[in-house]
Amino acid sequence: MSGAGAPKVTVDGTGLRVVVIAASWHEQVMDGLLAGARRALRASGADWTEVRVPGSFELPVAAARAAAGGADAVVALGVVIRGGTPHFEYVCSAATSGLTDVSVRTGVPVGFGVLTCDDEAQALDRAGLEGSHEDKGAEAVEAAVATAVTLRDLVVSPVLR
Ligand code: DLZ
Repeated sequence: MSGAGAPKVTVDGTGLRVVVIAASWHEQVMDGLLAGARRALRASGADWTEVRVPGSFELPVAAARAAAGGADAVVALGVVIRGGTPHFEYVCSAATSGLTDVSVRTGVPVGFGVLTCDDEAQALDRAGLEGSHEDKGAEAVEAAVATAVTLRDLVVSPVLR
């Protein structure tokens, strides 16, 4: 998937409570994703807390707890790098479907900042580090905060009632 065509999202998240959940595998890439997420959160004006989990497989259960605990938005950060076994597909699929399920079931937007890459070089290029071409931690925050604001302001048309 190419990063071309990504929108420039700027949104005022003042008053929102965001929970950032970060996996712990691949430390250098995770440091970049977290730094990008913090930059975007500061720029949005939202309040946030950070929680660590061991791997990306554990992101959905922590996201579910954050959503149930009153978060206005959740941001999930992780890095999964393809190895020689089908484990990659299982962890990616569990994280993706689990986070989607949390978001749709609870109505709390979940920013998807989970990199699924063939190798570490691809991940570093998306980690928002010096020399990276993309900043997926920041993008995940911007998407989650923008969606939380949209949902907060969403008025159902009387025609649809
Ligand atoms: C086991 C595993 C492997 C092989 N690779 C990664 C990875 O690249 N990124 C990641 O976030 N987690 C990985 N894990 C750990 C699983 O996500 C999970 O933490 C363990 O299977 C324990 O439930």
